[in-house]
Amino acid sequence: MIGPTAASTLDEVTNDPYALAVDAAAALKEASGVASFDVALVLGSGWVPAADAIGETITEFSTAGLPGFAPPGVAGHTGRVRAVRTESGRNALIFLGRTHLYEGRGVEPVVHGVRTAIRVGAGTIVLTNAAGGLRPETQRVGEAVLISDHINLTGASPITGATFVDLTDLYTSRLRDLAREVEPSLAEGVYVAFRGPTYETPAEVRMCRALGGDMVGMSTALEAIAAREGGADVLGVSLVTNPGAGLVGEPLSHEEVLAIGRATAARMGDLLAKVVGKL
Ligand code: 8IG
Repeated sequence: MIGPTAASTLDEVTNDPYALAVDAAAALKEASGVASFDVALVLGSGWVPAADAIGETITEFSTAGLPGFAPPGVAGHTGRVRAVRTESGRNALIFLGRTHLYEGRGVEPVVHGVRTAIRVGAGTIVLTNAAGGLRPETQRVGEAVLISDHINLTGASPITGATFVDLTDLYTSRLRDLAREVEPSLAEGVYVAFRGPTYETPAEVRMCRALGGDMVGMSTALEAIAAREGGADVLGVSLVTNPGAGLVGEPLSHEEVLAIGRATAARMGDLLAKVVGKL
């Protein structure tokens, strides 16, 4: 039987899904010595080597000591967070890795970084990922593509209850325009999000192409939704590291993804630094 104490604890949790982010935000301010951030970046697979270009490190530490953060579960995702001062004088919070839905810890840990970032002041969230390319006719491996929209096939949402959040301009068009001012050659595409951890079957890849998808991956969509729910603007960028399964060539390995990240780090770091400089 659930007693009155247990029930009231459960009520507290379900009534305020952000309580943990408020706690984490307080701990993060304390640990970083930075009272407020302007922007947060989530660096996905292949993007971590780009971090150094974004600005001068103020502090870097493990998220393990912060309330609500899951330990890292994937190579290339460090479980560390860095407070940075950019050349343009902005305070940037950089997550050097993320939690994925396929790790099986549920949706909350997936969006906890974004919710925490918003509660330390970040009004802009930059979400990066490595992704499969669904348009090998026009996409090159190692190319960055701006996310214009997504199709969420994870079957999950970070929002519970009758909160009908509008996602019309989820990946803020103003931020995409700004990214193209920095790098006019950037293409845009629709990101299809799966739960993973398998890559798609060739039939699923054909389905994604038929649905209007341009990239496919296992992250970003839920974080973008949580960011928008929290009132932040979102910029999403995919690093295309492989053609989707069955389109051409061989199946990919995670090690290759990380290698492509290392090979493109200077270019991607330069892109992120310039975009953040224009915010
Ligand atoms: I890197 O082809 C990377 N991540 N779902 N499919 C999915 N995720 C990916 C892929 C891919 N490549």
